[in-house]
Amino acid sequence: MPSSRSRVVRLQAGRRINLTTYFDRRRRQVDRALEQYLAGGDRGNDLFAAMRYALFPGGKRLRPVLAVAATEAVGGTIAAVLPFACALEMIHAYSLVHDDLPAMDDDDTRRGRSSCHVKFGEATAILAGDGLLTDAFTIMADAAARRGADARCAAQVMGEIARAAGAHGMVGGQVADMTAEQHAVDLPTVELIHIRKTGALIRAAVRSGALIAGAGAGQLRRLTRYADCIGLAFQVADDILDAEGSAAATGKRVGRDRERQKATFPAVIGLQASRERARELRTRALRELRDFDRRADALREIAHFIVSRACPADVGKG
Ligand code: GRG
Repeated sequence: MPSSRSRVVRLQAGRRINLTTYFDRRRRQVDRALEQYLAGGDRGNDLFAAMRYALFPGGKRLRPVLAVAATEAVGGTIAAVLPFACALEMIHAYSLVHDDLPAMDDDDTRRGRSSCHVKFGEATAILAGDGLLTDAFTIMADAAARRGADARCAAQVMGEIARAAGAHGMVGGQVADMTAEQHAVDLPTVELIHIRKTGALIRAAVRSGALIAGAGAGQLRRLTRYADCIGLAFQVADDILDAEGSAAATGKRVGRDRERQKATFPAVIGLQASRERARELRTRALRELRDFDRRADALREIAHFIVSRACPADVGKG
């Protein structure tokens, strides 16, 4: 979660709050909506327990908060974007459950506790991931059906999210990542893997928020470039935290990337150059927001937050 800092986010009503407060409020809104979407599952059934376990108490909720912040940046309402924000988090949660499976990264810890398959068994974890992914699309389709004249925009957003999650996005990136294990890879290859594996869903989150709020073509282009920069910066930061051994920040057993000889930024360009790359990406992300007013402050702060996790000494710079 973002740490308490003096920098402020200006909400639509003009009130100023810091990023931690902003994140907490938006997280609570997302959590309440997720609770509603998951209500009604068979409580006596492990499937729903495993789906809930994957979603609650949850991690940073970065993707849904990004979708909401992008909507706010172009003057949209939170209520309209919430179903899509929740769907993004459910897809993210599914990806983590499947990523932790023995057939993939074989991680027994996630968010500081047992991974879903350790707690519920492999078959239930696989099905819980399937359930989260599929139900995410039910939520978006229902929201689209309720949007009347705006249904076309909702369908476009659903398509964006599907493409970002699928074989041309996150799933394809995961395959490329697994294929690259134990092979020497160059920087463009590492970037390409991460743009798909991690960046695609982050890009979809920002674009979804912007599209639902009716962003103009120029705004959408700038927000897309912002998203691409922070998506890559997020992965660079995650690689640095794993390499440096910050279990508190990642909630996972650290050093796993090195053990598995993963294609990471520190492995290819070293820690110092990775930090420089993260800072440079933050600068580029902030430049893309130049023409936005104070309603884009949350997006600005999220760019700072992502990089400062791995470069704590330069909090507030950039
Ligand atoms: C299994 C289809 C499939 C895809 C998996 C996203 C992914 C692809 C794997 C996750 C592996 C990983 C640890 C990637 C590093 C960056 C990342 C996505 C970290 C986890 O996301 P956070 O930090 O997690 O937003 P929280 O816990 O905060 O929700």
